Amino acid sequence: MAEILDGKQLARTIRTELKEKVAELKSSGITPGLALLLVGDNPASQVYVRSKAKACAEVGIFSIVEKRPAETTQEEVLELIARWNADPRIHGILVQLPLPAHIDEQAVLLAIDPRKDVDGFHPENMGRLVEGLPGFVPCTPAGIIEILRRYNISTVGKHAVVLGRSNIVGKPIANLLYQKSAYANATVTICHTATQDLAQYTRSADILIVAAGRPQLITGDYVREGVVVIDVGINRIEDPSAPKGYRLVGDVDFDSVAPKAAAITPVPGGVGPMTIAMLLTNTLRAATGEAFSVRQFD
Ligand code: L34
Repeated sequence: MAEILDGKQLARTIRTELKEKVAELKSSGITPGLALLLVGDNPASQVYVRSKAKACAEVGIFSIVEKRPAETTQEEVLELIARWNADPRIHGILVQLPLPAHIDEQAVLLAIDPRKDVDGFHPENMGRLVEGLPGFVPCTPAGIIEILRRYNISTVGKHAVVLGRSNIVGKPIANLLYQKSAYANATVTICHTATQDLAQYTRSADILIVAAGRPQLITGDYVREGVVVIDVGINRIEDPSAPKGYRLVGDVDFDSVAPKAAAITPVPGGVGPMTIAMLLTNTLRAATGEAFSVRQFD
């Protein structure tokens, strides 16, 4: 049976470490500040933004949460961002995605000052990541690298297969994994919805990163013995017997994959909590100014 990669516990450890570093920075006169914007009433987004603000409070990061109705105009969103870009108390800016359909997501992300872009979604930070320059690494991919690093799972020379090509997970994790660094240096294959014979690729993976957004897509048949599986999927499945009326499942069918895997992240309690821990890490990096001078994984 696989080793469980406990993201919830690891995130707790990271918050404890951050608490000390934040206190140190505060004693030098800088309080890290994060501004969060939530537009609309997506129930999952509400949960995530609440968790992010709570995590900030726990480690001593100052945070502002602005909630706006779904009808908010793009102009209003851009005005808020412009205000935060100019506010010296705010080191990090996060616009929770998805945005309502009438708002141009790319225009919003482009408006965020790259030096405050703790999500790492601005093209400048994406470009820095691809070129191997210091910058902000998106939180979910950073959380995945941190899990592998802290569990001493080397990716050097291994075959990493990434399922999914989104801007927030697939593209950045694939680009991190091939970088020449002790915490990457893998051979990377990216699979997506047009991939033919998906199982041929997933079965040759040493490390399998699944960010497909399809509940329980990957079953035991898709993997080989000894694979390390990172399940990025968070899907709400209706379940009348569950207290909230739904339960969370990943993109991986845990019950059939875990017996074959060497290690696997659970859902919940895997990548999700690490995403938030890395947001805190990025906010601290923004406040110290090291984000653009020190590479995150070296
Ligand atoms: N701008 N938008 C922006 N930045 C992000 O980094 C995100 N993401 C994704 C959605 N939109 C975003 C998140 O924050 C996904 N995501 C996220 C954050 C936290 C958790 C899951 C996804 C999380 O805490 N998951 C818990 C379960 C939470 C629950 O009960 O629903 C877990 O244990 O997996």
